[in-house]
Amino acid sequence: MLFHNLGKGKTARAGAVAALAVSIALLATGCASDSTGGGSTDAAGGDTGNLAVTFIPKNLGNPYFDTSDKGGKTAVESFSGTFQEVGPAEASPDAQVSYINTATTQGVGALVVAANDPTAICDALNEARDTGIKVVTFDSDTDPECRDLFINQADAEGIAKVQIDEIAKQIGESGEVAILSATANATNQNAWIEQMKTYAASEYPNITIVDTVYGDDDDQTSFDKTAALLQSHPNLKGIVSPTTVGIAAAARYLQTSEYKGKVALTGLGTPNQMRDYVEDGTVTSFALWNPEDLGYLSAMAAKALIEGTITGAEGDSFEAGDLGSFKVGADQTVLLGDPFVFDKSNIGDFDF
Ligand code: RAM
Repeated sequence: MLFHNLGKGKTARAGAVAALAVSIALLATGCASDSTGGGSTDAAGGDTGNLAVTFIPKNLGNPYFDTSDKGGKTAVESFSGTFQEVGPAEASPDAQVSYINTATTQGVGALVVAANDPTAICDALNEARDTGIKVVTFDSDTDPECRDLFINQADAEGIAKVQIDEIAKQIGESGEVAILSATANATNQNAWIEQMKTYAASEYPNITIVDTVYGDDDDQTSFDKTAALLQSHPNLKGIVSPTTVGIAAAARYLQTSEYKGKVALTGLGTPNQMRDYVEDGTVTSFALWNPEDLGYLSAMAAKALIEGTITGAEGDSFEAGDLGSFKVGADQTVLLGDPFVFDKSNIGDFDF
């Protein structure tokens, strides 16, 4: 399922599935007629025919979110909805609030949000939900009470394990390692870092995590923080950067520095941003999932919520077009799959 080809043939098939799903949803949920005449409403007052879906990434200009939102757009177009992507330039905790409020005023059917902070956008999201808008978080969650569903790229333990295993391999399972993260409040990175520390302590007793710094998912800040890390930890053997922005900036710094080949770097990156560094030996390996699939799945989940085929309860299942069928797990969470390791042998096979 991961790295599914989102190519030809999907639109027609997904369109037919969408039409069928609407009829089934109407039959199954016994939706009441909307007072405005056109559609119908669900128990929460949402318009089951309102397939306007707004994606709000952590920030704009991040190739990771360009790819995930492209997957979202493909899905929304496949079910003849209206796709919109809006968001802040900087990934600060409450920068998304004004975009959420605008979408609420516009009366969209669903918001699909990657949260910069677990609580800072909660009031705005709950105000949106009070008007009947469905809220799906993806990539980085809010507190569960602020959304209907979280689409998780992979579980936190697995994401932590793959990064620690890769750095351990590259530094001979011994020495000082630092973490270059995204923003200090990011729900996803913070969960992964906690797991990385626990896993490293139990599996690799000779590895010490000496520092965690934050590049704010900003290229220049991440570049500068890499330089500072190397200065302040002269014995550093490796850097783990669980952010696509951070790992690419750190690799660019290492590439032309005296540390190339001496300090290892791994983490989460996109193949297109990391290709040069893997090919010239600055980086041996890194991991990720397919962001396009993540966006696609999130949009399909939004559609299922809007149409009332699911409410987000554990055990609910829905069709996600070409990705197949998915089930809602504990904490209203849907899991995309497992992380995947990219290295010299396979990076040429990927283009995102
Ligand atoms: C950055 C963002 C995003 C994260 C990826 C791995 O693009 O921080 O939230 O999932 O890295």
